[in-house]
Amino acid sequence: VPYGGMTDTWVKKHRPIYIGATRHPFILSIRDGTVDLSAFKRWLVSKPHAINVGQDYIFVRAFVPFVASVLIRAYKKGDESSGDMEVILSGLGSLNDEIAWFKQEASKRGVDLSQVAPEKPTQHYCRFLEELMRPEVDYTVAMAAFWAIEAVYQESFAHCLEEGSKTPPELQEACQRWGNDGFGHYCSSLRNIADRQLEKAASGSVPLVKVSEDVVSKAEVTFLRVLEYEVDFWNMSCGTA
Ligand code: HMH
Repeated sequence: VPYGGMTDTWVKKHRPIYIGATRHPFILSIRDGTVDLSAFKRWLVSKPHAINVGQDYIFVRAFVPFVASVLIRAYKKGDESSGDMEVILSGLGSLNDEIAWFKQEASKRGVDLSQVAPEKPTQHYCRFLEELMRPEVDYTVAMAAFWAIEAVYQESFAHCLEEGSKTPPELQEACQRWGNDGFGHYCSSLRNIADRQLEKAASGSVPLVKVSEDVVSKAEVTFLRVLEYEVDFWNMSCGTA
């Protein structure tokens, strides 16, 4: 099905960067089954490598207030019939599940999450989220970031579950978290909201055309920054950072 929204234009225009984030060597090694399982287990269990199980937990904790700030913006827009709030609220629900899952994984493996310190890529990514929470950031820009952040995980892990993938059974549950169809549907909903907002801004239906153009280019730059942060995050996860 041809897509044709603004986000689709970006994905095509910045294809190599997009592929770099959604087909990272770490993801490809899971998919083709060559991921070093003993390294993966070490990564989960023992101290120096256990850091990583906590990095995504730290990220997700910072992601929650960001999503909450997007929810507030959706509410203030006052467009009840758009259904934006329901989509964003369901996102907060899945983050609630994610946090519970991280805690459960950590306790199963004897990792104390309160002792995990954020590494550089995590710190930078969390700081970026804080910048996006500032009141002067447009709903459209925040929504584009929100979509991109979720879409990278969804596309990456769905790739590990596609037919012909040799993802080791021990990693399938983790891949299912973000690669399942429900999460895919949720990402499409986020994408639709972002595209609708971008279209409104691009068509100048918002007063002050100059400001609107500014919003579209800011959103594109923000999309690219998300991809870069995601690549840094993957690099950290497979120890190539
Ligand atoms: C780094 N990006 C990162 N972590 C996540 N959990 C997601 C995206 C998706 O929720």
